[in-house]
Amino acid sequence: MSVIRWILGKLILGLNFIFRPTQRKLNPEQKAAQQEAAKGLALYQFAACPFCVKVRRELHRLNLELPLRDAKGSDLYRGELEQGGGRIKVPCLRIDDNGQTKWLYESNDIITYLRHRFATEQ
Ligand SMILES: N[C@@H](CCC(=O)N[C@@H](CS)C(=O)NCC(=O)O)C(=O)O
Repeated sequence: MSVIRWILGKLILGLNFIFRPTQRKLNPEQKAAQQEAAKGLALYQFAACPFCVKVRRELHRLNLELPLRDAKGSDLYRGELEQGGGRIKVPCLRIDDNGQTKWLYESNDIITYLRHRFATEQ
């Protein structure tokens, strides 16, 4: 079973690499402003999880770089996710804002949030 999961994971990563979505173009000022606005966001994820790949594709499309925290390979990030968000489920977007932390689960909700915050800027 774990071999099949491993093969599927590699397949997902390979297809994702081949069929990368078009990245929107930002000039250096726009990019810097966007990155500044994205401070406080971090994506907890697994490398080969299809729902995480979906969110990472949206990040690529938006030309937005977020810290990616591997909740499978890192005990630290796994612990943060479990303690902060309440469960080990990925993807999960951590939103630190004004001293408050929110944990947003569900790939579709994360994508909607990111589009709402970043797709209309510039
Ligand atoms: N509906 C969720 C599905 C997420 C999901 O099933 N993630 C898996 C990894 S691919 C997971 O975290 N499984 C662990 C668990 O559910 O406890 C989404 O779209 O984000």
